[in-house]
Formats: sequence, structure tokens, C-alpha cells
Amino acid sequence: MKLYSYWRSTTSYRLRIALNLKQVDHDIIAVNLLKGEQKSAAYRAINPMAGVPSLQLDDGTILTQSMAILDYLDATIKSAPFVNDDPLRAAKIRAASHIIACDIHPVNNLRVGARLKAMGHDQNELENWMRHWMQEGFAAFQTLIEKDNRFCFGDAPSLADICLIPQLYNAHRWRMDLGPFVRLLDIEKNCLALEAFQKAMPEHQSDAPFETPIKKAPTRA
Ligand SMILES: N[C@@H](CCC(=O)N[C@@H](CS)C(=O)NCC(=O)O)C(=O)O
Repeated sequence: MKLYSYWRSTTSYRLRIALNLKQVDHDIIAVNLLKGEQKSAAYRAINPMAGVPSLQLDDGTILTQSMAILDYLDATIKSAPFVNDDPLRAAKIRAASHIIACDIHPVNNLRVGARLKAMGHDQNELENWMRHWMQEGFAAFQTLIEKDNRFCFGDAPSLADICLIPQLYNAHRWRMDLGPFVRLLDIEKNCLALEAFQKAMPEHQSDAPFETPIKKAPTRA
């Protein structure tokens, strides 16, 4: 498979984690969002919404929309399930995941920030905007997940963790006060102790403008 990805894109980060959890061999094709490569005619032919990620399957089929691709991977590869077989539990996992995928990410996307700036807002206002939506979304997310398991739902990463960890990366990037979200930070520590998550981290991507060696997974006390 081929994953069209940008190192700092949180939706690409979701898929990098997922492909690692499912142990799918894949090549990464970097699309530089800062250079606007996603808007080129060649890339729009792959993804008409001009965003990453896109996933090309071995038979050449191209899939778009990270949540749809995650569903496809989960339906076709049974190991490391992303949602539970129980429909009620699956709905709860999806509800938490959609807070990030539908309520936080779209309003904080690069193109939304660019539009806000074009309307006269400065960088400081843009960062406050992004922190606002993360604050609201994380507060709701934290009430929907389980209280004391290693991950959002149970003892293995689910779709909710796959969505949460990239969004937390953005929260750190934009210097959000995560004091009220200790449960989320605890889950982040548990996820980033796993190789599938570590290998997916933005700073470990070949298109990142700097290189950091993959740290050894910390052992859990
Ligand atoms: N809903 C889409 C969103 C894809 C998306 O817009 N990704 C961002 C990066 S996280 C992007 O490519 N933005 C480009 C832009 O806004 O110009 C998905 O989940 O795949």
C-alpha cells in the first residue's frame, strides 16, 4: 500500500498509527502541505478534497477520508481491532473518536486557519481559536472515555486512541494548557510506549525537516 502523508498532519498520523497496529507494509509518499502540493492538479486527481491522507491499495484503488480508511482497514484486517464487536461499545468508541475527527479537526484545519488569516485575524487569534476548540472537545472527550484503563477504552488501543494521540500532538504544538486533561496525558504516555505509535510520530517521518532517533519505549511502572 502507499500512504500519501504529511509529517505534521494529524489525519495522516491517525493512518500511520493504524497501519502500524495492523502491521501493514506500506510506503509513504510525502505531500508537502506548506508548499501547497495538496492543491496540485495531480494530487487533486487522487484526493478531490485536496487533503492528506489518501491510501492507495495494492490493486491501485485509492481511498480517501481518514475515518473511512480506518473503517476499511478494520473491516479487512481482523488483528488489533479498532472498535468492539458489541455495537453499543462500538458506538461509544466512535462517539469519542468523532469528537476529534468531526468537531475539533475540521475547524482547526490548515485551510480554515488560512481563511481566518485572509479575513484579518493574526497568528495569536488563530492559536486562541485552535486552543478553544481543543479545550471544548477534549473536555467532552474526557467524559466519554473510560476512567481508569490503560487506553481510552480497555487494555488495547482503539479508534479513540488513534484519533486522540495526533490531536494531543497538535495541542502540545500550540502550547495548550493540558492541566485539566491528566487522564488524556496518561493515555498518551501509554500509547507512545508502543512501537506502532512511536514509529508514527511526526518527528520520526522521513519528510520531517529534522531527524530524531526513535526512543526506546519507556517501561510502565
Ligand atoms: N476529513 C479529512 C480531512 C483531511 C485533511 O484536510 N487533512 C489536512 C491535514 S491534517 C490537510 O490535508 N489539509 C490541507 C489544507 O487544509 O489545505 C480526513 O479525515 O481525511
